Amino acid sequence: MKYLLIFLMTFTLVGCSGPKQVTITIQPDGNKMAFLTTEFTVKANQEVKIVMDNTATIEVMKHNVVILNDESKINEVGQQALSSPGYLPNHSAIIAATPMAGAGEKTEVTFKAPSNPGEYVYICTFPGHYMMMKGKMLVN
Ligand SMILES: [Cu+2]
Repeated sequence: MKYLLIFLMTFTLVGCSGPKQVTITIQPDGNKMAFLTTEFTVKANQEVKIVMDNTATIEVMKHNVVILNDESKINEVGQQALSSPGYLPNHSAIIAATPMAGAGEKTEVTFKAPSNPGEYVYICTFPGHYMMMKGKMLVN
């Protein structure tokens, strides 16, 4: 009976606090136009901090992480980025985005993961990068 009570109390506490915040650090693959981390998993509604840790050493290799709720909008977002401030368009498909990080810089964004489980694509919107720099956020 005592154990059951402890179990129930623990269960209640976990239930109330919800999923803890998680930090995902994403680096580019050296000086290549590619993400080193191409997949990560979070829980639905979880608070997520994404850090773009741009380890590149070439000045032109600027990167960000832009998460979309619609994979079919990659080209649209990538094209609009060309003429947007900070190369980040104001597009309804964007769930979250880090600011652009120059070589050797770190930028971050904190957001709430979608409540709908599934696969969400992320890209880098620096001009010319979105076709190569892609990854998947899995929400479960
Ligand atoms: Cu990039």
